[in-house]
Amino acid sequence: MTTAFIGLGSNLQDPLRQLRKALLAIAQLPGTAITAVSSAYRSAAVGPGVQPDYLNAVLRLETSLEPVDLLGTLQGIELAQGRVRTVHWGARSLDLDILLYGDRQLATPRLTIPHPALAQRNFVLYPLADVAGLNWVLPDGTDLGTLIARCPRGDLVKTGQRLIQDDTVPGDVE
Ligand code: A4P
Ligand code: MG
Repeated sequence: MTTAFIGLGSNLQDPLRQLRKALLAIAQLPGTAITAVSSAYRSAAVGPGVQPDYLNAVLRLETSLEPVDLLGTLQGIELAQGRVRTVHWGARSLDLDILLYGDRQLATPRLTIPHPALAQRNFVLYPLADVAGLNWVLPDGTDLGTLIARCPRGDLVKTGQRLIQDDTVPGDVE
């Protein structure tokens, strides 16, 4: 089993419902258990044109799926939830990114791990810290606390909405 972190984002079609539905689908993946769920965070969209605000969160998993298989199943969940790929960085009902997969580093046309934009994005780093902790060390030796110190919180706000209604999975401690 490998510890992996998945970034969830949505800015269309009831984002909170999209994230909750995605969590339930990920919980059903073979060889995979969700071990922690971040808070939900709202922020203005980074990308072209005028778009609704995003809701983002991060899940911590233990999984025996290899990275490409994990990506394939996550893309299946995106499609099942009505994701239509049109504009790069355009609005979407659901975006699932593999942020980290153990200490694996990958750079293939289909998959880059760690996620290439991770270090620049407050809406990834802050929820990731909820479930990984500030002392988590990335494959290049940088710890999460260092990345967060370089990435201002900006307009990112914790919404207080919970992605899971029961307490079977540890969430962020407020
Ligand atoms: N791909 C490569 N590496 C990965 C990885 N680690 N995880 C490939 C997931 N996919 C990965 O992604 C395009 C291709 O990236 C995939 O087919 C996969 O093979 P996509 O999700 O189809 O395209 P995209 O989302 O338009 O592009 P990209 O670069 O993935 O966008 P991001 O980085 O996902 O950013 N603003 C706020 N506030 N919050 C957000 O969540 N998200 C985006 C999208 C823009 N602005 C945002 C947010
Ligand atoms: Mg993506």
